[in-house]
Amino acid sequence: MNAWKLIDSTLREGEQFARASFRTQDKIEIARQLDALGVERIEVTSPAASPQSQRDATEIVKLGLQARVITHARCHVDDVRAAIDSGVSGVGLLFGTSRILREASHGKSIDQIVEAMVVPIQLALASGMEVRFSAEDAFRSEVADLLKVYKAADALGVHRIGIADTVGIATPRQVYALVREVRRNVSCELGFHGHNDTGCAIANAHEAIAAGAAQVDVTVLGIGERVGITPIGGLLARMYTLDPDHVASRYVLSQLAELEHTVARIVGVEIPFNNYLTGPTAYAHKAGIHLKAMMANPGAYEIIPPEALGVSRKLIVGSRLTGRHAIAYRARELGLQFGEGELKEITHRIKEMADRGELSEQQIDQMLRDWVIA
Ligand code: HCA
Ligand code: CU
Repeated sequence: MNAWKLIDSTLREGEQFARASFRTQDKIEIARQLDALGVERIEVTSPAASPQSQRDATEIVKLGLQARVITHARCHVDDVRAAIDSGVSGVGLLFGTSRILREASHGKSIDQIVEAMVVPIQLALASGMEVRFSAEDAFRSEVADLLKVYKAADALGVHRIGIADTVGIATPRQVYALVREVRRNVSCELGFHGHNDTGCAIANAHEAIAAGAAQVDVTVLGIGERVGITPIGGLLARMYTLDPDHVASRYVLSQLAELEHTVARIVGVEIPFNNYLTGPTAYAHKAGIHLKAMMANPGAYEIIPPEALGVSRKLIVGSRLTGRHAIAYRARELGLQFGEGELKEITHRIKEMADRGELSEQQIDQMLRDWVIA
């Protein structure tokens, strides 16, 4: 797998999430925590979007973070000037290239796009900023059109080409194929930005990396337009299993849970129960067969150790699916010893009780202690 980096767009794409409206102090808090996690780039809303957006971009630049602060802009000179004035070190310019967006959005033909992008890109490059040029809706665009636009951007000297699955329509195979095709046709770095409308955003980001993309866009909890984009936690999980040393040495994974809680609080959503790595049930184990193996070796059913994230595992012993190994384990933890026959009896009793409703840890412990006395 080639080297890859993260562009966290929580403060840009994430601001397009229906429930997000960040205040300056929210942005600063999120930016600092993203920096502590170690993301390489932080993308903020275009300074041309509003006066507050302009001031906030500058505030975030002034924090002096390790991460590069970049922004996003329409392919217009005014927007590029606003980006330059804000002090950010990079800008992502974009143009919709699919027929549907060309007709419904900006009304330009492919040739007109190629012409219209020249001056804004040159202006951005002349300022010394890192410049990305993205085709919006790349996966509903004709490949020939895309390559024409991308080659023109590459020839102008942009640092990166962005391949955006704006509507979340791409399959992992299509992402791999298109990234490979673009890779063969341009000399600059490639980036991928994928929406999650069909649940493929993590797989698609992974395929983009596998096909040679050097940068992928993510947001905290995946927030963004509609159902959002590739979530940072899910992509880190995906990549960890393939290259644990790289992920664990490059990113401070123990920061992830706190960052997600911060963003969830600020935008007013719950952390999903099944959130990658940090969700309330991400490390919960329940079936007796699983519990038995987990007690021998937690790796039996965990592909990423919870210690790597600073979260804890939960073994659910008090369900009807429990087993005697799990109960014996808990008993030993409490300093209690039971014979095989007794354990079978206790397990049977617990299953009977759990049939009427799951038992809490305290209830299990109480029941084991009472058994000894009885
Ligand atoms: C949008 C733009 C974008 C841009 C991605 C990029 C998309 O909000 O429509 O600049 O690479 O999804 O196409 O987020
Ligand atoms: Cu997007």
